Amino acid sequence: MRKMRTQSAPWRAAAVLASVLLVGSVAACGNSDTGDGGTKDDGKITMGFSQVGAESGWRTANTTSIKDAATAAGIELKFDDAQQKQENQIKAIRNYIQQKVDVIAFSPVVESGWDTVLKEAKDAGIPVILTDRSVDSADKSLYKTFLGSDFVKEGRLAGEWLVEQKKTASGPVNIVELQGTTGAAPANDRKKGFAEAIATNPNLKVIASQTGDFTRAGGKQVMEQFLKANPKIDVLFAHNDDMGLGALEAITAAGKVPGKDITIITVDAVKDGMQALADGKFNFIAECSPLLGPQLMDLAKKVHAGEEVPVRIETEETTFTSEQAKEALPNRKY
Ligand code: GYE
Repeated sequence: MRKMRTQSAPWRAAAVLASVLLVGSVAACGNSDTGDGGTKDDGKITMGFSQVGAESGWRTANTTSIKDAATAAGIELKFDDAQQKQENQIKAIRNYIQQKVDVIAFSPVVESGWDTVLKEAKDAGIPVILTDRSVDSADKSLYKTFLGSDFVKEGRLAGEWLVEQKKTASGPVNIVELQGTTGAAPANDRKKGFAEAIATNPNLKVIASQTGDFTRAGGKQVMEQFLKANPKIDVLFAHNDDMGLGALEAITAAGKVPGKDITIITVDAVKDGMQALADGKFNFIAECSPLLGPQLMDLAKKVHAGEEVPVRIETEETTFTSEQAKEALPNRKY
């Protein structure tokens, strides 16, 4: 697993404050033998986990990490794949509440619309851990902690690299953007970070931006439309590797050379993306680590024991150029 770090002082202060405020609800999280199908208090922690779906290589690696880590930690995992639908996630969370699991963890497909179901979990005394993606709930007491990446930073790193590459460009640089799932935190935040970074050079312009739903098929289809509608595309920024990989097919079919005629920047750094980068088809990747399982299980144990946890735990990440991808590929686990 990659090294993780906890957040800086303000986060820790917030964590302390939150834990003081929440001490009552943490104490209520242990289960007893309910006699109605609920979990027995046999010392074993049961976690209900609602996963976004299976839309990308990142997601597959994330699911494997969570399942493996649960087994290693001796945590009983109830797992549900929501197929990228919020309604399925809400249903799964309600099921977990009914089953009286010890901890609920989930990766919210979109940011908004979670207050009601999170309140239901809180009222049932079941602690919730957000992993990978966050929610926009104003009431931070609805969940214990959020473990995941800084998506704004990933977008910014992608944008800053491009600014550096194009600093001598004398004319307009036309950028197209493949966004992740509409309303998802990584789509909103990567777009924001990238836009902020490229704003420093007025030559850099996003001429088209649409969702490809984080999938290869979506990336291919939307890139085809971009290519038809825009005779001059200099750069593609895809919010994940999979959409970038789908776009490669569209670019090649249009008679252009990916990585040369069109500079391609993506996020994630899964194996297939890193291979494309090493092959010179992609030009730059901002890493997003999916290996959240071990730390999630650790947090579940702590939260279940009523221990204090930081309200935000950020994943540590890096970036890759083609040369760096060549070096890193042989040891890449996912
Ligand atoms: O970048 C993408 C996946 O939420 C960070 O979801 C995750 C994103 C990841 O589908 O590939």
